[in-house]
Amino acid sequence: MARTIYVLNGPNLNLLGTREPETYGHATLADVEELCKVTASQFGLEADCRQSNREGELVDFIHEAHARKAAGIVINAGGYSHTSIALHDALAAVKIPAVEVHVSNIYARESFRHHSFTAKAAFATLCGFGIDGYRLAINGLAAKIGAREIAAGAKA
Ligand code: CA2
Repeated sequence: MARTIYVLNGPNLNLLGTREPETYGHATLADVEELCKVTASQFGLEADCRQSNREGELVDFIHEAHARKAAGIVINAGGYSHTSIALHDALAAVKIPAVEVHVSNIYARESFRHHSFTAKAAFATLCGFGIDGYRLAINGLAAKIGAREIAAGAKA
């Protein structure tokens, strides 16, 4: 069974923990990536974490996930969630089970954040849980792909 999941973060998420803590909290992108790696390891999975401020590079990451036969994708495409048909099309094309995450509750914010193109290509969406949404997304993704939690001490 494929064991790698891609965790993709889009534009400005490299700023996590440095600005707007009232909206995005105090945790940094490094904290998010560590949380994802630890959570993935609990299911015998490896989280390959990428961030880009460029739409095309995010498309390339999705293609790479397909080429490397990744088991799943967790994606927070940031502002591109609300604008990018290209990211929607890439996710739809590769048919890798994907979960969309947003740190903030996009439905409690401006109306232009209420629609997500990437959500339409994901099997689930989480928002408003802060960075814990990434942990919850990996738990849900693991269940979807049949990766079982492994006992402490037995992790790779
Ligand atoms: O809530 C989320 O995770 C978002 O995807 C974050 C995006 C926003 O455009 C989406 O509507 C919701 C923006 C990411 C900006 O990240 C920053 C983090 C810290 C400081 C400033 C921006």
